[in-house]
Amino acid sequence: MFCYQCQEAAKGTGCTIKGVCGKTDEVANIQDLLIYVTKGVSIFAKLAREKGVENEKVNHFVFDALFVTITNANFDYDAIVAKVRSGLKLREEIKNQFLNAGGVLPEKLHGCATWYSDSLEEFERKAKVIGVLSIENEDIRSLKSLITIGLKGMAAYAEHAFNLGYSNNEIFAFMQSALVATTEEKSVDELVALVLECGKFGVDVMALLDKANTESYGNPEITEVNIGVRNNPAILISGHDLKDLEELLEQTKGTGVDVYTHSEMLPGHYYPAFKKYENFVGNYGNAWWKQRDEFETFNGPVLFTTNCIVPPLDKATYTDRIYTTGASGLAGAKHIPARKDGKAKDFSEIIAHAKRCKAPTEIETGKITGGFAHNQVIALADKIVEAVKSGAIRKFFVMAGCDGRMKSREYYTEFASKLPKDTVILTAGCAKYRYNKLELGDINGIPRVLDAGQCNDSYSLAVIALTLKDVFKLDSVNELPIAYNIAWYEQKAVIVLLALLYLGVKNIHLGPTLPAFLSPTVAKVLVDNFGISGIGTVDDDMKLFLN
Ligand code: FSO
Ligand code: SF4
Repeated sequence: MFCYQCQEAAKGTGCTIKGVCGKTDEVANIQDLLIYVTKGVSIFAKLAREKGVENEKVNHFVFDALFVTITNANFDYDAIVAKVRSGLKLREEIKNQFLNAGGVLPEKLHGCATWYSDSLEEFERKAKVIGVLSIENEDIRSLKSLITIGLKGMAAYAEHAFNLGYSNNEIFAFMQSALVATTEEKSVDELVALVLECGKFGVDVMALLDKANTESYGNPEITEVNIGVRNNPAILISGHDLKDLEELLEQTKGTGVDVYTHSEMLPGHYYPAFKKYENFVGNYGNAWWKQRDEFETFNGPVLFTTNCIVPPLDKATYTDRIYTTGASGLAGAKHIPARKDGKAKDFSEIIAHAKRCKAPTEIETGKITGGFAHNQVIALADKIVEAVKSGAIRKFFVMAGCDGRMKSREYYTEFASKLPKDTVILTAGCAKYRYNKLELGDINGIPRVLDAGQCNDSYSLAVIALTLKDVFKLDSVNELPIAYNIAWYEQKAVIVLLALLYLGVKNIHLGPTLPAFLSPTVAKVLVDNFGISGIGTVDDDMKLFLN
């Protein structure tokens, strides 16, 4: 195996024996094969589209396959093998549709469009020779990886929007043609242009998901979320999928089973539509990487709707309480099947399981406040503008992104606590857990940590910045008193980053380390054109940001 798609890539270069995330060599290789086959499907999908053929099954397969290979989403070898097989079948289907529409096959087709096998042995052999390292030139490999990784993030957001009935064929067409481009000979300049185009579609997909979420569940509003527990059996829901949350709440209503959110599902509490559920009790615990402790004490079943899963240790007592659904998977865990014929997913088994369990053990008490997505912040715009004009707010710090287990991430807690009292943190994503329980106070009633929601709600932060730019009549977002100190972990953060670059945001600091998949040349392109940099010490960075 060779994988360098996330911030925890071994030795800062890549995982080669086993993933730091827990991904085995076999799972890593079969994921590579799934991406390879998905590229083959995309080649025919692109050709077919040129003949006017749009195949919904193909669109769905492509974003789902990309999502499945995101860090910490799916560790289930058999499930991924099954996806490889269905991809090969679908490739044949879309190829025939292309031919039936009068298409003529190109003389030369990439191997991913022609390779076929039915045997697991051949799957495993092939998987070993088509991975990232099969591209020899370091810069081309870096750029093609950056594109594929950005597409994975885009795919995750496309899938959440799709689950709510929102989709956009232009986004699907871009995803597929960008995958095709990674199979073709391209120059560095062409690939850099494609990276930026990825950012444009990153903005589009996050706008689509924002529309899907807010039209389905209302605009997030200021909300105090309980972090303590009640004395009922309960289910813990993790990941990012709001449709799953809705169906779980609907099915647990009146059953005596409570529902708590974990990690990135916390912002579910901010939506008006979910406030009516009396059994939607609060948020339990912290960011994803603390799950090995927090799932033990939760005592009830845990439902993963997406990443981030940490495979349980042998000695864990909660292994049989894990359920997965959607793109997530874990060998041995029960997988709740997809919706069929317009019917909701069936969560009855997990609800019955919860009834056999003890109530959660209390690990914290109190409340945290969030719900500062664009609509809510813009409603407070007058107050914010006044605070900026009067000097009560000197600067905003966008500290969105991800959390992770590396010790170096203590930087973000220290940074947040050392920020002067006339500054405000704008956050989204699980990065917030590094400072959302610190007592940072408020400025004239405006909390010093404004949480917009999940990582995809970083879109809200961009909308807020663009609105403030107009209010202050500035030419560019970079003239605003906003600094960007972003933490990344996995591929969704990469598409958020590319989206910000597309929107013209400069001088983003990215930590705790820069991506292993950036070659020195590609890193230099990002530094020279966008002023991207890493992080230093808290004190040095503080001086830099405040001057
Ligand atoms: Fe975090 Fe995981 Fe949301 Fe990511 S829970 S790390 S960028 O999946 O998607 O922020
Ligand atoms: Fe390593 Fe990250 Fe890849 Fe997992 S996803 S194998 S931790 S680089």
